[in-house]
Amino acid sequence: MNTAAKLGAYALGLAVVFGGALGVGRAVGPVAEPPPTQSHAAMTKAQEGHEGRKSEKSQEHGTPEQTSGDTPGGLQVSQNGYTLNPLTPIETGKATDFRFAVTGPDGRPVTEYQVEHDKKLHFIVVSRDLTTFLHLHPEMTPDGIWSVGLTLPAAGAYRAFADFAPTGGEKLTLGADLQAAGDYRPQPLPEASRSSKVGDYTVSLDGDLVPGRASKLTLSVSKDGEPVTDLQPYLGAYGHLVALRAGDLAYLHVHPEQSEKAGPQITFYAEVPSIGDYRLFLDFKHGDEVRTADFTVRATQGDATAAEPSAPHGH
Ligand SMILES: [Cu+2]
Repeated sequence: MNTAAKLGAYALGLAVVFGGALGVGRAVGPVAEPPPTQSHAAMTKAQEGHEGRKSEKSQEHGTPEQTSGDTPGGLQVSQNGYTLNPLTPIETGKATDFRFAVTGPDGRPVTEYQVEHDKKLHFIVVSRDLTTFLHLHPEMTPDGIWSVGLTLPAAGAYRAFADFAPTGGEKLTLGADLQAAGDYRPQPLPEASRSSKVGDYTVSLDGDLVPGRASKLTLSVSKDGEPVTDLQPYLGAYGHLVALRAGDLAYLHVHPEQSEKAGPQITFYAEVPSIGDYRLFLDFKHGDEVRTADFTVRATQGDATAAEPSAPHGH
């Protein structure tokens, strides 16, 4: 993007922030303070003059480790002084240039991020019924406004997660609700299954989720019944796994095991905080295309009964 385009994008971002009809300006707070006609330099200068606006949040920020504790990620829109601010309304079923900002303890958009899994920020959108899953990689303007093409396919409640680590800070997953207007037909949680079909591919899952410890999960990819041994690297590994708890969409930490082998097996360690049902979404790349396999897994206390079919969920 050239400078003019960047400035244009920035102005557009501010225009969105200032769109009173959107009703987001107040939620965004300091992002919206400078008038949209000011240059970036002027904006920065203006904000520097506003020391009084720094909230108590920034004074408490010295010990971020204390506040994340054992609470799973993704349940809060604001944590450790960092806040996820959606800036664009959603139109159901329509492609949207969705914009958001992550503001830091000083109230300004965060612009410096650590690269994790090849990206500065991972943006995950799931429907509240856990049937739709999108894993996106937005682009950031120098001013810290993120944008990404987003289509919410059907009416309903969605949760958007920003998974990132600000430079000099700890890793965070913030979650915000997105609403797509219309006639909402929630789907029941898919039955527990150890196998997922996606196109010509079948992915099978071995391993159990055991609360309170790192659970080893091995996913095996086959195509037309043959093991796939030439998986392509995706986000610095041969697969990327997201795990969400049914009921509250807690977003869990999952670490890939570094492997030199391009399949058919991909191994992860997942830490689940409690018993219950979880949805796992595995992104893998083969034939230059990223596909997503999904599973429902029940975490039980301490033994291997998670492989049994799950009981009906009462709907
Ligand atoms: Cu990502």
